[in-house]
Amino acid sequence: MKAEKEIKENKRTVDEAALSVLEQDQSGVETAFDRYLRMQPQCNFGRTGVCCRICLQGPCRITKKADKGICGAHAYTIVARNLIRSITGGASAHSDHGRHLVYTVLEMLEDKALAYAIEDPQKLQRVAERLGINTDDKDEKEVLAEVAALALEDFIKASTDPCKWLETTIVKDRVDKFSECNILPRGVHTTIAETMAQTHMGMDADPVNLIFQGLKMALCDYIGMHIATDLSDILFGTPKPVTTEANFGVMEADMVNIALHGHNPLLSEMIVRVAREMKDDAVAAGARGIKCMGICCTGNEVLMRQGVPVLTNFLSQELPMMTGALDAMVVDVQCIMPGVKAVSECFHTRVVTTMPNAKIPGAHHVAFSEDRAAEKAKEIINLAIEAFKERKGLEVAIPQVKNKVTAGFSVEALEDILGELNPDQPFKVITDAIDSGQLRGVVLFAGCNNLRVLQDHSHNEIIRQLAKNDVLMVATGCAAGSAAKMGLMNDDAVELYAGEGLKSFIHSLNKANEEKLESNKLPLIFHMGSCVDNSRAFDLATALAKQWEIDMPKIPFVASAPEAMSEKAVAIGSWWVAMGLPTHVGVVPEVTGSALVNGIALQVAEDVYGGYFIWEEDPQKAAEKILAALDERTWKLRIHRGLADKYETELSKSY
Ligand code: NFS
Ligand code: SF4
Repeated sequence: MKAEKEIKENKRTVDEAALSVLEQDQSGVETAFDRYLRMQPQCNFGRTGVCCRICLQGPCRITKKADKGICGAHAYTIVARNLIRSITGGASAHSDHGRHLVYTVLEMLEDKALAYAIEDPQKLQRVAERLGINTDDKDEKEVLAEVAALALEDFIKASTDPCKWLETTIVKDRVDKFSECNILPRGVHTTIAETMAQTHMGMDADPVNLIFQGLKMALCDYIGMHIATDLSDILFGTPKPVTTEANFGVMEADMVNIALHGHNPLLSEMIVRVAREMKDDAVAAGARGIKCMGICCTGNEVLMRQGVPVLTNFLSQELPMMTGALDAMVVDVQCIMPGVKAVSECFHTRVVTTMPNAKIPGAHHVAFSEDRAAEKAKEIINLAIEAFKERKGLEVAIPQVKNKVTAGFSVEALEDILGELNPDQPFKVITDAIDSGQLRGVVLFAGCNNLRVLQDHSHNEIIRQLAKNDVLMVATGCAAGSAAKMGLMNDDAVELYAGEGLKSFIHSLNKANEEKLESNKLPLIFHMGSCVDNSRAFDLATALAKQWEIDMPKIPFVASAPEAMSEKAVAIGSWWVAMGLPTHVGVVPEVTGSALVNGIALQVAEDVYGGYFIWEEDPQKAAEKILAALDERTWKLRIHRGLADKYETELSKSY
């Protein structure tokens, strides 16, 4: 009974809309918020990473009585192995997404996936040039074919040359560093196979060797996501500033409400496009029209490019159905709680799965295929219209909570905006502001929600603290979703929360871009897209490093994942560190069972790569630690620059 009471009092979110649905629900519907409480207490062996199930003699758990596994594996081996398998899971997910796009491009080039086209030829040109492809006298399709061929090679190739999407997107010093440490991957798929083999029972027991392989795997995560971002931009356009709204209030009772949930824009872009064409069908069914809205990263994709409103982020994905107003939830891959199906059974919502590798028993399944994309999108939207007919006229309870969001900040869009102040060296606008002390540095907010902490609370707190302290902020994934829902991703938030330095910085950009931005005035925190678009955030970091002419470990750019949850987040954090940047994580990952492995993450990583992890669950302390990490770097940068000027030498490379 006590558990029941706790569940009723369950308030594990600070999102007003989510909270009101949880509080008003009388239906007894079970959500992740309830299941989390029922799951307590959770196993401490798992939580600290010392449980091994790699062979059938297991599970082996490290205790005082048994300080090694049956095979003799130490805690450090078990923890390191589990960690790097988790990185492999994340890298596999991102590269699966990237490869799906490559295959679609190949089909398109064979005139099969007819609904897709080259939407952004300039991006194609930029990517091709970066890859060293000679584009003279070639038509767009020929160039794209060469880009796709190189992308496929990055997955598996015969040569030992570095992967193109790594070598051509990062600073040379980093390539040299990875080469020195022998972690330049030979190919994404090759590395996945290598890592699974290396972590098989009776293979590598050396934690340092294992962790280095884990970092190599993490670099593959970066490659997979960068390919995904580039190809998505080519097919669907590079994002530009766009303004819309976020949170449950974006649902409208008299519209056919469709949530797009998952990750890959191949499906969601098509649904948004076809929904626009099918307005009359919705009107014939008695609705005012069709409203598409996003959950998780596919939501970020269509927000960035099409201005589709944000419905919610990861943790509250089940709740929109409980308003009675959601007609369909269309999902593709990743971060889809199987629980959505059970919730939908209590309402009229159609949950539609679409991909061969992400089905849910009992859900509607419409097998999506690229060569019949528009037709499939129509079939799915018809399911939503049917559902609308069932609930037409019935009462719905949509919390009237929504906030204005300005998103769409690709690196290209930022470059364009900064270019109004300095056309020759756009990124110098940021480096100058940091050098002069107007800004204290740059922070990327990334990652998920995680029930181990209060939903959106840490995001909210840390963002406000950093804003007050003049930190330029960008965001991706569900962290961006959080900022959007909470009203932190718009121009009003600049006036409310930014310190004087940040405020004047944003004002001067607004002023210089008055005509270009129109009503899209710059927000407090810049949305750079989905989780695969952490590639964009890193491209920004690289652009700053190039502007300063220094290697990554010297730039004041920190990442923060206050509510990391998925294996993908583990992979991203790991490459961010390998790239030389500090990374705050607000939920301690499963590594504390080995002081050695934990020490590598917190300390040794810095000695070798210049980046390191900061574990801190308390948002106030996290903000202080992030600021300290930025200050250390800006301080060093100023000292080094001063010395270089004084003695007329080059800027010191060491960190
Ligand atoms: Ni990223 Fe985006 Fe969200 Fe986390 Fe999941 S949707 S890919 S993994 S939960 S941020
Ligand atoms: Fe136990 Fe070793 Fe098997 Fe792991 S690999 S389950 S530690 S015997």
